[in-house]
Amino acid sequence: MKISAEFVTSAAGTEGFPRDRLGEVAFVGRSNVGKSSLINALVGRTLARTSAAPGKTRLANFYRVQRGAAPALYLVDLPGYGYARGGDAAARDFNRLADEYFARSAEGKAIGVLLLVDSRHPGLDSDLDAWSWLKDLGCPSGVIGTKVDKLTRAERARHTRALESSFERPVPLISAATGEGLEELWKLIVRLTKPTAAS
Ligand SMILES: Nc1nc2c(ncn2[C@@H]2O[C@H](COP(=O)(O)OP(=O)(O)O)[C@@H](O)[C@H]2O)c(=O)[nH]1
Ligand SMILES: [Mg+2]
Repeated sequence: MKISAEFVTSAAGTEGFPRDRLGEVAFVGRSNVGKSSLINALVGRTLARTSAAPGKTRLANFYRVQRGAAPALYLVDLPGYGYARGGDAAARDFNRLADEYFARSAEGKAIGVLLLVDSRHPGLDSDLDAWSWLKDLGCPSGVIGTKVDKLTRAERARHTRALESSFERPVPLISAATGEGLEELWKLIVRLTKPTAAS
């Protein structure tokens, strides 16, 4: 399927967010969980900067993507939330940016959110905290497990059960490295940006 994708802007807060009416899907997760790699894998080229060292970006990066005949949308790479949502300066920056970002949802902007969790580490407190915060936002939302290529067959089954019981919904496992699960993920992304999508 033909995909066009381009980097549009980096924003530190309200003044910097794009002002058009495109739907958006925000990628949320701990530093290093694989947000930027996943955006690159979804669009089939290197747009987002990835890093083995966690925690570099404090900006929201907007990528405009159009796939096949579907409407254009933004994939938004939010900063990693580190190991706690609250406390140090990086966490405060994240909280402010996230609050300003998601405030647009209450103002009628179609924003879906994908929580990325490392499929090797189901049920981390910081991920569960993030999930309860995201659910309260009321945006259409989904949870996915990253880096499934690193799991054994036995771990896949066991970690899937653990993730689904923690997050109380299906948690598809994906890999930016092998492409596993990306076709399904595109379907989820399209659902999350439909104005009437159920969360
Ligand atoms: N094996 C494997 N490594 C991955 C995958 N996705 C990301 N990584 C690695 O994990 C590290 C962090 O990835 P990055 O996308 O920068 O994470 P971000 O901080 O959440 O944006 C990098 O070293 C990536 O190469 C994956 O699906 N499989
Ligand atoms: Mg990143």
